Formats: sequence, C-alpha cells, structure tokens
Amino acid sequence: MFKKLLLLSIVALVAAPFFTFTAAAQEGEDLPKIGFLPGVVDPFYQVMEIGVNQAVEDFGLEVVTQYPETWGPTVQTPILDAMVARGDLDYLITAPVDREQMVAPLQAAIDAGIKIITVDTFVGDGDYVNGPITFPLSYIGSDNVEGGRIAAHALADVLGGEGKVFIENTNVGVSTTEQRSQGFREGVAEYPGMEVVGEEYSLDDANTAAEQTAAVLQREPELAGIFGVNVFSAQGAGNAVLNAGLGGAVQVIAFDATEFAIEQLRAGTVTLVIAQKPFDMGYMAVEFAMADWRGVTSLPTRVPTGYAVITAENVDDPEIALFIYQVP
Ligand code: T6T
Repeated sequence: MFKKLLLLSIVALVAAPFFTFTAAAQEGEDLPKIGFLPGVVDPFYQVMEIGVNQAVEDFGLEVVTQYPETWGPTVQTPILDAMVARGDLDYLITAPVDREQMVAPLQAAIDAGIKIITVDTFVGDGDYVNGPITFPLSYIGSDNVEGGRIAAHALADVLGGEGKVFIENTNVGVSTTEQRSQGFREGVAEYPGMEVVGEEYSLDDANTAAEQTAAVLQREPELAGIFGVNVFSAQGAGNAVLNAGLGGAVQVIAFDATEFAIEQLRAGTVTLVIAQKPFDMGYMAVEFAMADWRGVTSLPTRVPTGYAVITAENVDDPEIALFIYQVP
C-alpha cells in the first residue's frame, strides 16, 4: 500500500497544473493591487503567503496582507470589510473560513468592484459554474475528498483493514475539513473490519484537540487509529497519543506537513503526513489575477493543486521534503 501511496504522491506531484499566463509588468503598465486574506495564522497559510509574495515580486505588483488571529467568520468578516473599505484593491485572494457565512461579506466586496479568487477553501459548493455561488473567478486548492480517502487507505493499510478509528476535526462549515472527513468516511467504509467511532471539533485549537483525543483514548481502549484533519487537530491528536504513552500503538495520520508533524513522523507517533501545496495556491492565484487583469477570459474556475504523501521512508527525499511547510 505504501508503494501505491508513493505512486499516488508522484502522480499528484506531476498532475498539479501550472499556468504561465503572465509576464513581468511593462514600463508604464497600469497594474492591479492585490489583497490577501488567509484563514488564520498557521504554517499552511504562511507558506501560501510566500507563494503570493513571490508572484507579486515577479510581476512587480503590490499586495496588502491581513491575517485573522483565530478561525471564524466573526474574526474574518471585519478584516474583509476593512479591506473593501480601503477602496484601492482590485483583486482579493482569500480562504473563506465558512462556506455559507462568508458569502454575504464576499458579495459586498464584489459589489465594491473587487474580484475574488478563493484559495484552499470555497464558498457555496465550490462549483463556480453551476453551483449556488458563481461570483469568484476561480477556486485554487486541494481535492480534499481525495485527501480524506488517502488518509483512510493509509490507515487501513497499517491496520490490516481492521480496527476502530476516530476523526479529530476543526469547525463545522469549513469546506476543506468537511470534505476531508467525508472522504475519510467513504474510504473507511470500503473496509468491513473498520469503524469510525467518533468525530470531535476542536475549533482549530491544538490544546482542545489534545483534550478531546485524550478523552476518546480513555473511552475507547481499543482505538487503533486517528485522522487529524489539519495542522492543529493533527498536532493535538499526536500530542495526546504521545502523552498517553501510545506512540506507535495508535496510528495517527496527519493532514498538513508542518515541521512539527514531520518531527512526530520521525519519532514514530505519526504514521503518514499529507502535504498540500500552499505555495502553488498562492502563486497561481496572483497569476490568475494578472491574467484576468490583462484580459484572459477562460481561466479555469477550479484548479486542484495535488498532494505529496510523506512517510518515514521518503521524508528525506529532496523531491518530497520540498513540500514540508517551512516558515522562516
Ligand atoms: O489544513 C489547512 C487548510 O487547508 C484548512 O482549510 C484549514 O486548516 C489549515 O489551514 C491548517 O491549519
């Protein structure tokens, strides 16, 4: 199975599309101003910002970046409103933190003449052609249902297709983590000997995730595996397993390749780390803004960016290690 996963990771590496519509700005060219509004301060979005900044530099643009301190519409909405009120932004690259609740604030940005590109997360159902929400130019991000399935098959592989498993999630209403959970449940359902015995929501807080996981370890002494659906849920789950002295006995699959997750992989607490490609998301979103600015009218409304699947066996391969989220 690990061979299959490795193959999958290589396919994912090459399958990610790359667009080069744009060249550096010409002398005297009128240029757009970009806003970047991520979901929260975390290594995933910090690497995405590196991609945004690289593209902004390559194209000679200006960007205004604002980070919400914590996850949620009540924190992200006023920041978005303030970015709209500035009156000088042409494009907003953003990860909406709730697929329903961020629709109205984003619609207000559109009404003010700002074009939207969503990165990582989406609004509505993510189908910006036939879905309920079609105003964003594009949605650039991972295929999260597929990510959840990769996690399920990896767990099934180490567990021999048998055992009770648990999902440590973040918040209801977040497009990415909902889809990861969905994909994971679909994957687990393919193994008659496996059962999902619970799912908790930590509100994107690693300490809460650790407490919730610790309680599940107490309640379910036969628990064999855990899927941590993002940076903080995986971090909390890994710490709880370690504190309970169950490192290596309860398998943890970590979504998001932070340096902490990689340390836990090397220590044997985490079995597998699923890396997304936040740099690509950020870079391509700026490219799309520039392409649109210059008159390209057929930009894809959905760009899946692919994964790198990191195991103890391949973590030192430079072509894989490239996808670890390194924040200076
Ligand atoms: O997993 C990423 C991101 O894809 C998700 O939408 C929210 O959580 C992260 O930012 C990691 O903390």
